[in-house]
Parts: sequence; structure tokens; C-alpha cells
Amino acid sequence: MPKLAITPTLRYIAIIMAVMSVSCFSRAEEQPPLAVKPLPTASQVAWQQLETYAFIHFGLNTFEDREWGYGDASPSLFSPTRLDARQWARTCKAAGLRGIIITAKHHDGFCLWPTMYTDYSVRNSAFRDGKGDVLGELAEACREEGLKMGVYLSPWDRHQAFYGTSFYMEYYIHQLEELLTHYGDIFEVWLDGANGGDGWYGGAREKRTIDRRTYYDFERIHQTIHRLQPHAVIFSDAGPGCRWVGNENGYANATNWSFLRINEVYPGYDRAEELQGGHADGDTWVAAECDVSIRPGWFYHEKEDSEVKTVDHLVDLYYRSVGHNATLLLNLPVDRDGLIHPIDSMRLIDFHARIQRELSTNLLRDAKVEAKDVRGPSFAARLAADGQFDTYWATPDGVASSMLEFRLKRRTTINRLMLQEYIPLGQRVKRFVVEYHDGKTWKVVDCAEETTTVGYKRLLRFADVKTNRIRVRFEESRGPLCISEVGAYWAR
Ligand code: FUL
Repeated sequence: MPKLAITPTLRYIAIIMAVMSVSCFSRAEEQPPLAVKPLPTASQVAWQQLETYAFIHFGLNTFEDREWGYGDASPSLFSPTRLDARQWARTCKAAGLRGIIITAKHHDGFCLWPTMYTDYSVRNSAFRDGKGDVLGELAEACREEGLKMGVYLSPWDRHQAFYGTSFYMEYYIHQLEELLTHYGDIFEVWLDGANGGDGWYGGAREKRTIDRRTYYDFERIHQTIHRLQPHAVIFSDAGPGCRWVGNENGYANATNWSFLRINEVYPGYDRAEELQGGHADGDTWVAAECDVSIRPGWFYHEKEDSEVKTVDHLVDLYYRSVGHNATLLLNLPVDRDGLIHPIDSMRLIDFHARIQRELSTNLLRDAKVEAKDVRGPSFAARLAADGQFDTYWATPDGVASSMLEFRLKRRTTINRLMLQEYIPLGQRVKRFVVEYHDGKTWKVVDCAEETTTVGYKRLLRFADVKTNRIRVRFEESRGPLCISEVGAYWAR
């Protein structure tokens, strides 16, 4: 028999067959579990990892001492004399906030950047003799401090005469294009849901009602954003990037799904309370963002100097936003000088220091970790406490309830627990129980709220327990478990 010559083609076929046999016949325990839809995009995951970022409401309203300008105030009123975007950025950085979303245009229509499309802007104000650009200064400051920047461009505009006509859409898109091309990377575009009503409208001074489902060409708005800033996450009541949490108090429900039945929700959604927990059977990934102001109002009012939220209040909101599988968008009203008020910055810094202190040392990092079920060596139990989001403990196919136990070297006091799912493969956990061993038996930790969903992050607060064994029984899940991280802490 003639010997078979090993030609380059044959070698290539042999390599392909070898690769195929590894991937086709490799065992399930070496492969990650199949994703369970709906899934987030990579940008949505990166967005949620920001966890906390700032909102800045600033504009003519600040100088009118109003929350909703009518659209008739003279632009010359806008006159911050000490404006310093670096002070904003440094304050946010020191408070652990990872980005700043600014009201480029609020409902009164006044623009904080020298737009080409209206004279109702900083161009006709006293600020920097009409040569200033608040967005430009903020973009520079964010770059310097390594913060992300986002923009709020109110769809409702109480100034423009053509608000309510189809021409307004052209105006809006052109302004959006300016914002998305002049200021570097934009991480989030904020489309608020307040829509139509009375206003100045070029002197008409009337009430204009629009159909909030059809008036704005949202498809065109989304396409424009995706085209110019492909990684930006779009906020509205209905997403598509992230959703309003249904209240302006800064919290999400303990049970919080990152899903919506997307065809039911629209900007200005009238069943807002549903947004606090999402739709368990939703078909689209739209995680929640909790927007709240550090003061009662969104804009600065001197009379609210004594009403800045306390550190205790802010800490509570952190646990009920970031700790309830959402992000925290914390508003800082810039004052008439153009600065974040010292009371607000002190409160912010103290808030951050307290969170850092409460959650600084993960007491499970050197614990022995055991799981009832393990998918395979690449998904070992210890990966749930290795400090890496991208490695995770997973259970075999078909195993949707299991248990993870941590044995500590010594009896330790614990009063906080943190859980994270590996969300690139979907949000899965539906119900779990936390237990500790008191030396004789297992006891349930009373978390004072329902222990249901986990998602990107779940934080639980409870009274001190002293133990050297703590476990989480995952009772129900939408597929095999994929647990990225678990942390236990002692907050004093
Ligand atoms: C709402 C607005 O009406 C408020 O003025 C504020 O900007 C808040 C964040 O969004 O829709």
C-alpha cells in the first residue's frame, strides 16, 4: 500500500478535526452554562458596574429659583461667576461617583452649550461674556478626573415656538448630534418622561398636549445615539438601555428583575410602580436606575441648604439601589456661584467613607468554600469568593437549586452579605435563604426583606451574627446557578 503523503491540506484537515472533536465532545462541565435570555449587552454590563454616578441639574432655573422654568426667562439671568467644573468632578471622584450626567437642556429649553440651533443658550448669557460652554468645561474636567460623562436633553421644550410640530423633531435631533459629537465619549443619554403642558412656546403662552407615545420619533433618536455613541446607554421609562425605577426617591424593590415586557412600556408609563421591580417574565434586558436628589429639589434653592439628606439616609438609599440590583444616580444641584455647595460635598464624602468602611473587608476571602453541586473545575465554588467578577461558581445543567457554604477560620461577627450573579449569562436567581451555624444548628439570618432576586448585586443588612459557618441556599433559579461573588462584612 502506498504511504499517505502528509500534504499541507491533509495537515490542515487533521487540525480542524482535532479542534472539532475537542469542542463537540468536550464535556458539559467544561463549558459555561447556556445563557438564559434576556441578556444584557456588554455596554449594559459595563454601565451597571459603574454602580453610582452623579446627576447635575443646573441652568436658568438655578437663577430663577424654580424647578420647572416656563421658558420665558431671559438668558442673561444665567450668570455663575465662579463656575468650576473641576470642583464638581473632584467632588464626585472623592465620593466614589464614576460619572456625571448633566442637564444640557431642561424643560425650559435653555441650553448650557453654545448650540447652533437656538439663541436660547449660554451664548446670550453673562457667563464668560457669552463665550462659555458648560458642557465643554465639564467634558474636560471629567477627562482629567477619569469620570464618564452623560447628557440630559429634555424632549419637552417650553421655550420653542415650534414645540408640538413635526419640525421640533429636526431641532431635537440636530441638538443631539451636537452633544454626541463635540464632547468625547458619552456613557448615558437621559430622556426624561415629563411631556407637554403649559409653556411660553415663543410667546404663545398656552398649553400644548402631545401624544407621548407617538410625538417623539424615538426610533430616530435611538438610531442617532447608536450611530454616534455606540456604547451609550439610553435611559427612559422604557429604556432601551436602562429604565427609570418608577420613583424619584432613590430605591428599587428588593425583588428586582432587570427585564421588561418591552412592548408594554413607553415613556411616561402610567403603571410606574411596576418599574420598581421590573417584569419577572420580561423579554428585554432593561436594568433599573434610581435617580434621587441629595436635596428635596433637583435644582439649587438656598432655602434647602438645611434639607440636604443625612449620611444615614444616603447610606440607606445605597443599599436599596445598588444593593437591589440597580444603579444610583445621585443629583447634586450646582448653586448660583456655579459650584457644588459645601454642605452637599461634605455629606457626599461622608456617605462614601461610610460605605467604604461598612463594605471594605470581605471576611470570606480566606474562607473555605464548598458547594453542593459544581459544574466542573473551571466553575469551582472558591471562584465565588476570589474577588473577580468574571469568574464564577456554576452548577451542572439541570441543577437550579443548590447550596454554597463558607467556613471561616474563626468565629467572626457578620452583619452584611453581598451576592452577585454573572449577569452576562442572564439573571437567574429567584429565591434564596441565608443561614449561619451557631455552634449547634443552622439558623436563618433575618434579612428584614425578601430574599428573592440577586442580579448584578444584592446587599443584605442584618443584626450581628457570630459564626464560623455561613451558607446560602439557592432555592429557585431560571437555570443553572452562576454566582460571581459573595462577600460578608462587619459594619460597625
Ligand atoms: C423629571 C423632571 O421633570 C424633573 O425636573 C427632573 O429633571 C427629573 C430628574 O426628571 O422628569
